[in-house]
Amino acid sequence: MSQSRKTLEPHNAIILSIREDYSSVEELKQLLSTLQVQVMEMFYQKRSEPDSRYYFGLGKIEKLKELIALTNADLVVVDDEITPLQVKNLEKELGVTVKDRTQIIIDIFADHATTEEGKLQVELASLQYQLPRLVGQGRELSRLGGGIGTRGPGEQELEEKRRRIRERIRIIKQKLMQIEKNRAQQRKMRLQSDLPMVSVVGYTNAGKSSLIKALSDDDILVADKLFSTLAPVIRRVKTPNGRVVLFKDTVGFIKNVPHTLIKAFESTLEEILYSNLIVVVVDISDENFNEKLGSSLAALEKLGANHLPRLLVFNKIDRVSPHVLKELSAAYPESIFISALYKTGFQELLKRVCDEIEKNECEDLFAVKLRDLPLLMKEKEKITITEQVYQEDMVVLRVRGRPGILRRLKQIAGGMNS
Ligand SMILES: Nc1nc2c(ncn2[C@@H]2O[C@H](COP(=O)(O)OP(=O)(O)OP(=O)(O)O)[C@@H](O)[C@H]2O)c(=O)[nH]1
Ligand SMILES: [Mg+2]
Repeated sequence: MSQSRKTLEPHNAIILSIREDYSSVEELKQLLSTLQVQVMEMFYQKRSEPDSRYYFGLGKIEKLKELIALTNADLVVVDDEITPLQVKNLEKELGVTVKDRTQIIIDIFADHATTEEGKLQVELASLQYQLPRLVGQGRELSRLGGGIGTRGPGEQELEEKRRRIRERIRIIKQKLMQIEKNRAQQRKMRLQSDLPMVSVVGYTNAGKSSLIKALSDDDILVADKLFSTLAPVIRRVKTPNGRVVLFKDTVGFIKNVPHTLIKAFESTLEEILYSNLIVVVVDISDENFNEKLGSSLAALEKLGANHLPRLLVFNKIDRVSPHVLKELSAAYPESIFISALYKTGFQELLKRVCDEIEKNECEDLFAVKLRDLPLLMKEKEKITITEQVYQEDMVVLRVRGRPGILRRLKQIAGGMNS
C-alpha cells in the first residue's frame, strides 16, 4: 500500500453495537486484538434501526463520551458498516477516531499482505471502499465552500481526489491482470501436472496453515491472528501409500466479509475451483464453530465450488473434552478429527484424502516386463497400483492415476511390450 501501515495507531477501543449479536462482537474483539488494539468496553444500545446521523441515539452519545473519558479510549469501532456521515458526526462529537468493521478488516489485510499481489489487492479494496464514501463528504464540503448551485473549492478538491483514486484503481487493476495472466499460465502447467491438488479452506484461524505445515514439515506462517495467510502457498505432502499430493493454503473466510475485499481476493479464491479436492478445516474448540462452518460452506457455494469433492476436517481436538469429541463424532460421522498441533488423526486424514482423489482418477491395465519394472516405479509417487498379477517374466498391473501419467505409462509399457 502507498501508506504502508503496521498496526493501527490507537490502542484502546470501545465497541459499539445496536444488535445483540454477541458472537459478532466477540469476533470483532478478536479482529482488534490481531491489530494489537485493546477493547476497553462494549457499548450496546438496542435499536431496530441505526440513527441516520449518529448511528446511536443522541442520548447515548453523552453516556459514550463519559465512558471514553473514563477508559481513556482513543478509538471507537462500530460492529456494522456505517456511513461516512455517521463517522464524521461521531468523530466530531466524541473527539476520537471512529472506524467500522469493514475498515478494521481492511486494516488487517493491509497489515498482513506480503506479496506484491496481496498488497495490490488490499490497496484496491481500500480505494474501492473509499471512493463512494467521498460523495457524502463532498456534499458537506460544497455546502461550506460555495452557494447553492455553485461548485465550491471543497467539491473541486474532492473531484480531484476522486479522479486520482480512479486513476490509481485503473493502474492497480492493470497490474493485477498481468499477475493473473502469469497465474493462469502456472495453473495450466499444474493442471497438466501429474500431481493432484488439495485446497485447504476454512474460517480464519481454524488452523489451515498449521495443518499444511505439520503435514509437510514445512516452514509456513502460523499465527494466532486472524487472516495470517494472505499469500497462498503450495506444499508437497507424501501420503502413507507413497503418493505425493499438493496441498494449497488459502485466505481464511469470515462472516460478513466486506464486499470490496471479496472482489479484490476473488481471483485468488477462484484458484480453489481448480483443485481436485477441498479440505474444509473447522476449529471445534471454538464455541461458535457451527456458525463458522456455515459461513465457510456458504462462501464455497458462492464461489461455485459445490460440485467438487470435499472432506470436513475438525481440528484442535486437543482442546475439547473426550465427551464433546464423542458427541461430535456421532453427529458428524463422515468427518475426520485431527489436531494439527499434535499431529493426531493424520493417518486417517491422508487415507481419506487419497481415497477421494483416487475415486476421481482413471484406471488402466499395464503388462510390464519384470526387468522394465524399475522404469515404471520411477513414477510411483504419481500412481496407485490397485492390483498386480505376476506371470513368468511379466507383471500385469492395474493402475490409478491422472490421465496424463496413464498416457505416459502406456507409452512406456507399450514400448516394453513391443
Ligand atoms: N491447540 C491447538 N491449536 C492449534 C491447532 N491447530 C492450529 N492451532 C493454533 O491456531 C492458531 C491459528 O492457526 P493457523 O494455522 O495460523 O490458522 P489459519 O486457519 O491458517 O488462519 P488464517 O491464515 O489467519 O486464516 C495458531 O495459534 C495455531 O497454533 C491444534 O490442533 N490445536
Ligand atoms: Mg493461515
